[in-house]
Amino acid sequence: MATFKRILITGAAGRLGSVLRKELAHLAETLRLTDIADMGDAAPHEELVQCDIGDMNQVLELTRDVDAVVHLGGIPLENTFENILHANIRGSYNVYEACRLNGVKRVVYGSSNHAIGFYERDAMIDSFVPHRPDSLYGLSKAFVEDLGRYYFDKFGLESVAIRIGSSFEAPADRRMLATWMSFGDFAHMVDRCLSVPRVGFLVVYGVSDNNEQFWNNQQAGILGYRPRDNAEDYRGEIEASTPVPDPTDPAVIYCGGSFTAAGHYEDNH
Ligand code: 15L
Repeated sequence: MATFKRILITGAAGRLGSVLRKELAHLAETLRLTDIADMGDAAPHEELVQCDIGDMNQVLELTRDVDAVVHLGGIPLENTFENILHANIRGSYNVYEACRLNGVKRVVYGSSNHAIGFYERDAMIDSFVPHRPDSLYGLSKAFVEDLGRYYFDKFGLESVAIRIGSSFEAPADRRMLATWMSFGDFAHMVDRCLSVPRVGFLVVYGVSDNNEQFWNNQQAGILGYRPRDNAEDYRGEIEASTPVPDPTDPAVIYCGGSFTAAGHYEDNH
């Protein structure tokens, strides 16, 4: 039975938005879905609103009569500062501020490991370490995590920031043997983030039950998160198809992988 009247998902046309569009349908009478890109046709339980979350007036409309928001909208990789500023920073500010004005109770935010990408893998950091972004994209994730903390401390608007590792159909390289989150585990984690009675402001890591881990994910216990998948199942094929990594390469030393080794994006764009 549906627990919520209406849940809004931003970034609904993206890889993970498309997963939640299917997997969260049981949780709400209505899923309101938004993206700047086309989302196809609406099912009977769906409302589709194509819009730019960088525009506050549109976000105010979007968040009306909504119980909770799963905020995945924005640019999912490194980009120019102007683009990151518009879609990720301003767009997320608009989402939080519109939620406050419209009385929305909880936001689940699709953060990223790139907010802490410059920690060494061996450090086994937890959710409480200071940010160490590895990119402009990672900086925007760090900003939005702090935005969530601010909106909880000042206004009681609850948030869970999920620092997603690598959520794909299957792990694609050696780093993902530690950072992979299956689509099923992602949907389950978001379901828990929405369903648990109290979350306050919480930061968790979005990873499956992988044998190899970079992060201490103790905070995810608060959610009753029980991952079912393990990247270890793919180790044989990944090790057979990818070269042995150079242990002195920053992309191998740090959690953020290739993002830490890449130059400043603005230099070439
Ligand atoms: C992310 O934040 C990206 O959205 C995704 O495409 C992957 O690059 C992932 O991080 C990762 O670190 O593997």
